[in-house]
Amino acid sequence: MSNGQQVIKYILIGSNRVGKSSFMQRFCDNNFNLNYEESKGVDFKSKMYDDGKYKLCIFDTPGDIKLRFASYGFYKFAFGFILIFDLTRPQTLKDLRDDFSQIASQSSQYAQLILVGNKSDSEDINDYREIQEEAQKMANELHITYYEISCLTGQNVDLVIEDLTKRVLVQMGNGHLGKRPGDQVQNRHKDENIKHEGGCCCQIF
Ligand SMILES: Nc1nc2c(ncn2[C@@H]2O[C@H](COP(=O)(O)OP(=O)(O)O)[C@@H](O)[C@H]2O)c(=O)[nH]1
Ligand SMILES: [Mg+2]
Repeated sequence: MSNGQQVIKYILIGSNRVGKSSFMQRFCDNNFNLNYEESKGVDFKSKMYDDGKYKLCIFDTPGDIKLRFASYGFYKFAFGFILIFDLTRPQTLKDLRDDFSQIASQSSQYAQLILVGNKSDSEDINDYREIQEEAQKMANELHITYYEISCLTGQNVDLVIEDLTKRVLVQMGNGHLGKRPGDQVQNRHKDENIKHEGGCCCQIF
């Protein structure tokens, strides 16, 4: 039951083992599990925000490319996308490029995106300076914000949601998101040069 509060839906996107399920668990339950369990379908957890005024629903999606289709139907209802990669696996950052185009065709032009490098706690993190620079470059190019987080320690996890939600609330205030279920998809491609307040990357899709 939503008890009348506005529901805000976020979708976690990223390859296998980058930490999507861990992000959901850390943010919603303040918990962390070192054991890996592959997500086969779409799952979600929620948490109240702003003294219960909003209910944030975080949707976890499968990383396996063959199972991704299960989550595409949810994209049009999303107010925001959290794009996660593993700071110690450069390929997982590259993989996110394909996800951008999928988001572009399936989501609202006003949905907000954020880029997140996970596992900043890793002992050999200094060996991965290049991927950190690459991620910042990609975020600049896409006009989105980039954060480095650790679901293990909890570092910056709340900050990611805080930043994303601030941007989403701006769009909601402008009447662009959260009007009616399904209203979000107003053809992202109608105006390809549209500039997004709050830093969405959609104009380059
Ligand atoms: N060291 C470290 N390990 C993490 C972190 N986040 C997730 N993991 C581990 O990485 C593996 C994959 O995480 P999971 O959340 O299941 O990834 P998903 O496939 O994207 O859902 C699990 O063994 C987690 O315990 C983190 O911030 N630091
Ligand atoms: Mg998972």
